[in-house]
Amino acid sequence: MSVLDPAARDTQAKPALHILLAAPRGFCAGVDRAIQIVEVALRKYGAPVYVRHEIVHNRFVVESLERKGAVFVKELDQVPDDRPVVFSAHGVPKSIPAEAQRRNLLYVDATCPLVSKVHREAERHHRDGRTIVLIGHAGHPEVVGTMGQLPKEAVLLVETVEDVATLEVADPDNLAFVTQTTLSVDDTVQVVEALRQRFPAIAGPKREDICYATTNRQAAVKAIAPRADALLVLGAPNSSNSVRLVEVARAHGCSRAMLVQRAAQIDWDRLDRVRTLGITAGASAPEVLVEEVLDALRARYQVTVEEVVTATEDVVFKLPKVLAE
Ligand code: 2E7
Ligand code: F3S
Repeated sequence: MSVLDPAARDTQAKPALHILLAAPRGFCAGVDRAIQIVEVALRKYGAPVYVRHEIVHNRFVVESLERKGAVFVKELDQVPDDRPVVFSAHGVPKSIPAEAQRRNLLYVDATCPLVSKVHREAERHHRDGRTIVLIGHAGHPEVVGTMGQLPKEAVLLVETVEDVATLEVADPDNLAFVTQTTLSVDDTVQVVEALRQRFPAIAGPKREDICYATTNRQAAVKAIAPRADALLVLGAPNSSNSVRLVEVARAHGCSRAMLVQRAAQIDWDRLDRVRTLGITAGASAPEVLVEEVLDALRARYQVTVEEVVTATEDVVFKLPKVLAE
């Protein structure tokens, strides 16, 4: 091959970059279902279909649905009486469907079935006379939704091991815990251990309520982080499960772990001298955004891709009956 060959010149100019692509990554079954619910509702009822809160925490997904006629609002009072409304995958307090019913709104609940399961567990413990300790992040919509399944005084929120130490409970023998589904598996083990130590009679799941998708994405990051000089997590800053992936990468030997929403956001200076780059995507980040990042990397580097598969997933959730087409 001549040195004037453009392909050869191109190869010489670009530094080599080995990519470790985590699998599983990206969309989970709950996100797939939630997005489908909005799409099917748009076909069935026509536009506009209102959606309370981002259906999942991803601007690209939200903007794609907006182009098809979805209108995203913060609160139910922004929904006109004569249009359908979808509740986001993160779940809603009981007061929201109650208000929708009072107004005779047509509503479709896109709460992930694994979140609904936690809601039912919390209700069951409450019926059995227990106070609920919810492990989760204050203010996150899933936490607001889970707390809103029960009267205010029935649920206590803890975020950390330190919170467990200062927790004030009326009856230590009548407690149960439930958790947010997108927490760090390792951090949550510590909090549950602290709870069980302080309140030996506490009821709860065998481990926690972290979902299969969160668990699998964190395990995949643990497998690639020690081998990676840097790691990109495709995801939004308000995406709990995505932010957890950055923390997991940092805790497992990759200090240069970064959250990016799109290829355009990549800070190329921070990839200086990186030879092995890990890539993953949060449960709300579509695969096209991973492709976009790979294309941007191929434009700058001579890229080789190694997919590191730590689990396979075949979970699919059915759509709600009201949307049967
Ligand atoms: C619903 C639930 O939209 P996300 O980024 O949400 P999180 O909770 O991680 O901020 O990801 C999908 C999703 C995850 N959990 C949706 Cl309860
Ligand atoms: Fe559900 Fe877990 Fe996805 S709770 S929405 S399957 S990240």
